[in-house]
This record gives sequence, structure tokens and C-alpha cells, in this order.
Amino acid sequence: MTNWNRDGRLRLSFTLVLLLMLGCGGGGSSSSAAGGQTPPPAAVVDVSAIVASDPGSALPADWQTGTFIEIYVRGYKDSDGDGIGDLKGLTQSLDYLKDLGVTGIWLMPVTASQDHDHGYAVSDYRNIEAQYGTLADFDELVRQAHMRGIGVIIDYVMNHSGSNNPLFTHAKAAATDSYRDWYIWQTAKPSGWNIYGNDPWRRTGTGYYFGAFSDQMPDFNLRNAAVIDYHRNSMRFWLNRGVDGFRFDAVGNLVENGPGAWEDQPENYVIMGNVRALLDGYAQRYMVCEGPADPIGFAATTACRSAFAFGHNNDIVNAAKGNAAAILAVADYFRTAPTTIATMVSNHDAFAGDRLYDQVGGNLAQYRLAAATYLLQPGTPFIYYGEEIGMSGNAALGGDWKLRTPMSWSANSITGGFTTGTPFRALSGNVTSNNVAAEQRDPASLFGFYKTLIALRKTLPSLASGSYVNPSVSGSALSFQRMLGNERTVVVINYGNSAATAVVDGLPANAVLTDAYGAGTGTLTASAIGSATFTVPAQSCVVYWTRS
Ligand SMILES: [Ca+2]
Ligand SMILES: [Ca+2]
Repeated sequence: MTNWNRDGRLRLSFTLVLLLMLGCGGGGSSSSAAGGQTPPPAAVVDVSAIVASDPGSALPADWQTGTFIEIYVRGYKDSDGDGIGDLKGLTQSLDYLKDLGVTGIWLMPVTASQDHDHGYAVSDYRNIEAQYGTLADFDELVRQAHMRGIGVIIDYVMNHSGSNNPLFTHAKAAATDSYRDWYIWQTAKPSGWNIYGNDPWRRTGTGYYFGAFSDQMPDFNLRNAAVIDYHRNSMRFWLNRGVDGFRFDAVGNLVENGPGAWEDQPENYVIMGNVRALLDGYAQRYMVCEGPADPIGFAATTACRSAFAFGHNNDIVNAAKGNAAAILAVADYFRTAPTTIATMVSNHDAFAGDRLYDQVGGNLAQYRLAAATYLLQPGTPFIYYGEEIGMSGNAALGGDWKLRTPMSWSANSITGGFTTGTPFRALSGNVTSNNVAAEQRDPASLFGFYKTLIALRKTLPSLASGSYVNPSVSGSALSFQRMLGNERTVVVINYGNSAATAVVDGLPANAVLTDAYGAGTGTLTASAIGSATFTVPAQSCVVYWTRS
């Protein structure tokens, strides 16, 4: 009921905006028609202002230091047999996610989109993709997630819209359109531009527009205050519904200053810092940014505060394979990176690598080492859906699609338990061996391993949000400590093919350390000078804790 009222109010606001446009700002439309140009399409554009109204947060204060899972709704669970994952299917899967132990879900875009796939070509920033359900379905998902102590953050794309977004179809219609300056236009094609191997200037009948990623994704003009306001109002639209925050797409690409200055421009950090301040006006909201060329810069407190640790993911996987230089790099990463950074070993984009199963060629010992590394090091870990059961990609699919296969719920080689109909895309290559039904009840499974380490982060708060102390590498063994309050955790990971010993220094004198995970020995006492020796079997890890 509440939702119906909210929608009704927004619809009224939109009507007012249209009337204002027709009465005042609509002169551009009339004059352009009179000038012989095509009049703008009469498409619906809701650009109304939205005032902050925080419903509060039902989540525990530390929910955002817990483990997140990235979910591709289209590929997660289909509730109605049309072969396409949807919000109701995800809501039905929340007990599984609670069992896994995650405290946050990142949803790839659920806003209406023209691509009918990944969702990053947004056609309506204030509505749900029809194939996924309705706003009411979304509200129910958030409500049910909160009941289970799980926060929901959604993807938000500020850099570009879909090319069929009414904002852009207006802007494209005429050089005099009132939305023209919401995008980036030139009458003559600029030269010298190359972004990720492509010329970003795209031709239309009314001029050239800038689209860094695709002709289907025109870049917004984020120097235009009205565009910034529109996005901030759209963020409030979701925050007012109880969304727990956002994952921001492509923050390195927001503002361009020329063909040699189009990435990570100073304006981007200011824009995101202001967004962070907007979220700080609400209770317990979290945001994480995608800025692959400068993760630590975007994780600054003056910008996003959290950003994905691109680069670190490759070192983690190579360390798991026993690469000595990578083990050193993993040890050093948090000497400079803040503990608020977001870690992962793969995601929905091919540039971040294959699914972990494929990166390690199905070697489950290496798989567990990679997982243990990022679940025990600082940072907020982001599991990619299906990673916890060792889902592979599908080698028959190309590009990003092989990473975005339907979730493997069962060993059914036709449906994977994902749908009662025909899946929208081929299943993962290892669905018959690696699936939820086979693993969920088995403590020795990969699922059991993830569940144990995720739970360990809750049992030992120093693992979830503690500082990073005394990283040290000896041969193939990495050791480090995590400290929070009076709690200290010692982690030793042995990436080698034979047992290793690691001498850990800097412990409290005569501290008694208690075994929390791995082939430990019950308790272990540090020497009078705060030193202790840990023996770790091949390709495994141990975790000990002490409280003073
Ligand atoms: Ca469906
Ligand atoms: Ca841009």
C-alpha cells in the first residue's frame, strides 16, 4: 500500500514537471518544430526532485564489513518458468544466502534496461526491469533480506544511460532540445580520441555524441548540474525505499577533459565524494565504486570510501598457484590499501578474469587458497554468485556471457534447477558436479569451506574489520595479524606443495593463542619476546586468536 502511495506521488510530480516544461521550458520544442527539425518524442521522463526520507536501517551496525555476494538477477533464479531469473526467484533464494552467511547482496542493475542482459544500458532510473518484476517485488525482496540480516545494494550507472532512454531520445532529436545538454555533443567529429580501442564519438543526424563504452550507451554530461541533480534524486528514490546503498559503475569515466585526459579525472573524485555525503545523510548506507585504474584513490574517504581492489585479484589467484612474486604482492597490498577496500577474485566482467574455477583450471586446492586469502585478509569480500560452489563458466560462450550463466542449483543438465522452463542461456560447464544440491549439506564441500570462513569473520571481528599487522613471507608461507580492540588474530597461509613453518613475531609476550581454523594444535604459546612458530600443511591455512 505504501508503495502504491509513493508511486502515486511520483506520478503527480512528473505531471507537474511536464506541465512546467510545456508552459515554460517547452519553447525549445516548439521553436525547433517551427524551424523544421523533428520535434522531440513525447516520451515519459520523470526528472522530479525527490526529498530524502530515510526509513532507517534494520541491519546490524557492522553489516557492511561482512561478506557480500554479487548477484546477476537474470541468471540467479526464475520464479515463473519463463527461463529468465527474477526478483521473486531471488527472494525465494534468501534462505540459501543466509545459510551461506553473507550480510550483503550487490545486485547488478535491476533498473529498466534496453539491453535485456547485463542491465548497464538503463532506460529508466526509477523503475524495475519488467522481466525482473515490479517495484513491489523489489520492496518485498529488500524487506525479506532485512529480516535475515542481509543488506541490499544496487548497481547505479551515472556515466551513461541506454540510448533508448527518453532523456537521450529527446536530446538526440534536436540541437535545441531542452535535454540536449544532458549529454555530450559536437557538430563536427573531434579527432584523436581512443577509449579502450574505440572512437567514442558517435554520429547521428543532429551531431556527434560521446559514448565511451558503446553507441548504445551515450555518456551523460556530468558538468551539467541538472544531470547531477537528476542522479542524486534518483538515488534518493531507491534510498527512500530502504535500499542499503549502491555499487557505482565506471566511476573512472565520469568526466572527460580531452583525448589525453579521459580517465580518473579530478572531477570524478569530487562527484563521488558528494555522493558519499548524500548516503551519509541516511543510516548505515554503503557504497562501493568500480574504478579499475585507481582503486586506492577511489577508496579514499574523500571519494567513495570503498572501491574494488582490481589488480589485487590477479595477485591473489597467482599466489594461490604458488607464484613467489604474487605472494609478496599479496602480503604488501594492505600496507597502502585501506581496509575499507572491496576484494574479489572474479566478477561479471571478462576484464577481471574468468570465473575462479577456470582461472585455476579446476584445481580445488588452489581454489581454496585463493578464497582463504581474500576472506582472511582485510577488505570487504565480494563473492561472485556460484563461486561458493565452484561454478565454472561455459567455454562455448564468448566474452562476458560465459561468466553470466544461470546459477547451478541442481545437477539437472537441462535446467540446473534454475527454471522450470528453458534457461535463457547455456548452463555452466560443470553443473552436474558443482551445484547447490550436491554441496549444501556436505561440510567438506567447497560450499562448506566458504560457509566456515564467512562464519569465522563473524566469530572473530578482527578478521572482519581489524587492522593489518606484520605481514611476512617466508618461502611459500604468508603470515599476517589482524587487530581490533583487544582481539588479535594470526593467519598463516601456505601456498606451497609441502608443509611449511612460519615464525611470527610481534605477538604479546607469552600470549596464549587458540586455534580457530585449520590443522591447528589447540593452543600455542608465544615466547617471552613475542615469537611463535606455526606449522602449516601443504596448500592450507591456519587461524589462531588471542585476546588481551
Ligand atoms: Ca522469470
Ligand atoms: Ca563520461
